[in-house]
Amino acid sequence: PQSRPRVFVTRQIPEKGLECLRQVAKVEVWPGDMPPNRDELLRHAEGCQGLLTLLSDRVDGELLDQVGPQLRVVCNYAVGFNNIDVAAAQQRGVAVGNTPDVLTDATADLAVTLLLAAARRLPEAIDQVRHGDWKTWEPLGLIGVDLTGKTLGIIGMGRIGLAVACRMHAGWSMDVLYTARSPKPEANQQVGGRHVDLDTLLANSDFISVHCPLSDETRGMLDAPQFAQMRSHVVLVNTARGEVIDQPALLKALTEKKIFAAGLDVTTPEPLPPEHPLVGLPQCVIAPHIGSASRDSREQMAMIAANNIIAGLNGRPLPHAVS
Ligand code: 8YV
Repeated sequence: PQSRPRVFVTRQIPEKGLECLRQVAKVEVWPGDMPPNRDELLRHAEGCQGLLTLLSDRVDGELLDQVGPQLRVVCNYAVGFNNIDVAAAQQRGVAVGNTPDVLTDATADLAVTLLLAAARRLPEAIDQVRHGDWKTWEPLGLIGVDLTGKTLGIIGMGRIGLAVACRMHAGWSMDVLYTARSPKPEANQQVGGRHVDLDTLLANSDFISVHCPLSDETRGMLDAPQFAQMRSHVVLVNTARGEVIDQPALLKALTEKKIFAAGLDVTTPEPLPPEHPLVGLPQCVIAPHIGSASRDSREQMAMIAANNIIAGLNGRPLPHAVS
């Protein structure tokens, strides 16, 4: 009988996905709490037919060559795939998949959570209670910004951007401006969203939420000149990729009170060291990249990844191939 194909999974993922993979393949899961380093990744991936990766695993020509010509499919356990050189994979006949849709709601929920927490200064408020600094009811203490009827700017009106816009439009009657490569009729239909250029969005938004993929085009897209255009009460949220924002420029904008607050689920680098100046800023709420960290999302991501890998091993088109 034909031997089973080998699949290397670079981190423990929900068991359901692994069980599904084990039906058809010999599955090796990286056992460490920390991701494999480059050498470990190269060594363990060698000879496998399927590779299930995370964002922290760089999949490039060197890795693909080292793994070998028997490799059929790589699937990222994420919707984003900026860690994968898709062209290099395609040149070698390797299919590339991702896990979209099932994390849209969870990530949009987190973006809203960060927006609200930053707008209402929740981390500072919690710190006060924890540290015994809640002395009295303060008429002028911990004043945040209002949300209802304000303008939300969505940078990158894809699935997650639209889910955030829907939440803020339905719950807080926000007007929606957005950037995207082309106008999105569904954004206009569902939230009355207006497609504008970045400068118009920056100058007219009270809240700005980043949802574009990381690419050469979007890297450092929000830098000092862009912060200079923002309103001083702006709350900026990023659940996309840290590198879309020039972090020193963000730090300066926050420190000099050019903007009101920021809520970040993604940073440069990740993890962000605790001594990084952004971590100490009360008006900056930082989460450790947990956008998709809900039970259903993570389980469904595992199932989609497993089904992608199985399709790839069988030479079938992936149900969720990257576009
Ligand atoms: C992932 C993400 O969970 O999907 C993405 O693009 O950023 C997160 O949902 C994380 O990147 C783990 O790979």
